[in-house]
Amino acid sequence: MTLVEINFDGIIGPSHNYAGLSRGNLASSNNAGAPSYPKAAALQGIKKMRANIDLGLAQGFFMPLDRPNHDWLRWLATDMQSAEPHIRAAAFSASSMWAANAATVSPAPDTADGKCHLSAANLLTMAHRSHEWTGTLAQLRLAFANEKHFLVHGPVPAPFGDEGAANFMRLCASHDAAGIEIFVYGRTGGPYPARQHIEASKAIARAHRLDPAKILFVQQSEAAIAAGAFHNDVVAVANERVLFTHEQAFEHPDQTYADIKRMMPEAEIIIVPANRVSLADAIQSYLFNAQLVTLPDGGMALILPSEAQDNARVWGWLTEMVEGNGPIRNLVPVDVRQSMANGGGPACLRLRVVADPATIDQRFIADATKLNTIAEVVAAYWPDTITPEQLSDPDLLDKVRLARLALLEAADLIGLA
Ligand code: SUG
Repeated sequence: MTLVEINFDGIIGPSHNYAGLSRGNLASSNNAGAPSYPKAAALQGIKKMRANIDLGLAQGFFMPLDRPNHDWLRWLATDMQSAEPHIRAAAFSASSMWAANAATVSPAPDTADGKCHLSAANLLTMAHRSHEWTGTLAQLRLAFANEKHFLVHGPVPAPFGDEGAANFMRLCASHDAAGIEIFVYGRTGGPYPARQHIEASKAIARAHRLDPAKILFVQQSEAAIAAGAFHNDVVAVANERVLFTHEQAFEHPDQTYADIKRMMPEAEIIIVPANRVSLADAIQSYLFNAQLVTLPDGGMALILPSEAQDNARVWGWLTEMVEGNGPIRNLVPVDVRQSMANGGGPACLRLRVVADPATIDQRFIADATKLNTIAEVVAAYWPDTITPEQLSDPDLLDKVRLARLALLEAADLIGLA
């Protein structure tokens, strides 16, 4: 059995639009009402997956969810034609593209029963995300149906908000070795809501049968949430023994670093100082919402949004870092601007699962041929553009439904319809 890190990207759905639904997510608020480009968005995501395969990384994908979510609308005693605009937009959101928020994943080496545990996130702080978990759970149960290797859990109950892997980090000597798992929760965030509740994190740690001596519960800094870092993965990212973090990511940074070093002396903590990169620059450029990956030659690369390259202070700091003698040696900018305009960078678009790819339903594993097929379906069926006024247009709803069905057919996943 070879355990490797597989990145499962959420394919950007045909209903991708900018409705300004996520309070505290500055990009979402700033772009509210702008026209979106679903076809271009999905093709950007596919290009990122292709590039990662070319780097030698294992890649998977998840299908977009059925939107609008008619079940949810029925539960609210309404439908797309008569719903108020904010409910209509919430039902129609393509937010499941940000697969980092789909679940929390504890790989087999970390758990008492030697299985990889996955818990679907409830995402209940935001209305448009709170109804994702049913579709997500169905998909996780299919992709990770092999009960010898995986245990898929439902979401933790209300009122404890859980944002999945966006507020979770794992440090380990190598992906296939036992590691420490770090759960990052929020208490307050100035004008903005904290989305991850500590009780949700604790429940997941118990359900995943983690060793209490190898887990940490760390408070996200109030300043970071107030500055627009609504998820920890906007200010910190970990891979193997490396933690790459902004100086102001955690409420109690010194204690956090000391705890990590005590539990894992070989951990390397790279701290980006606020006097070089402010929280505002970090959030505008999303340099931490990078995929920090180990390449086949053993070196690490940061796959980051091209916005990071456009910011001179950020790019200056990153360039100095890779020229130094540290573990991160490569910077790989990628264009995911359509997703970025809703506050989702390269790391938001993927869920990391450490597992043997052979134990996963192969329909969810990507290769160049499958990505070509997916790109053809997207090119043929995805709307070119959507403006918020169109959300009640029956023609658009039909187009979006048929587009997803065409993709499910092409991926042999029509059972998810
Ligand atoms: O939950 N944006 C997402 C972005 C999620 C980013 N994920 C991670 N950081 N892991 C969110 O705020 C915007 C949708 C809208 O406004 O239409 C949105 O939901």
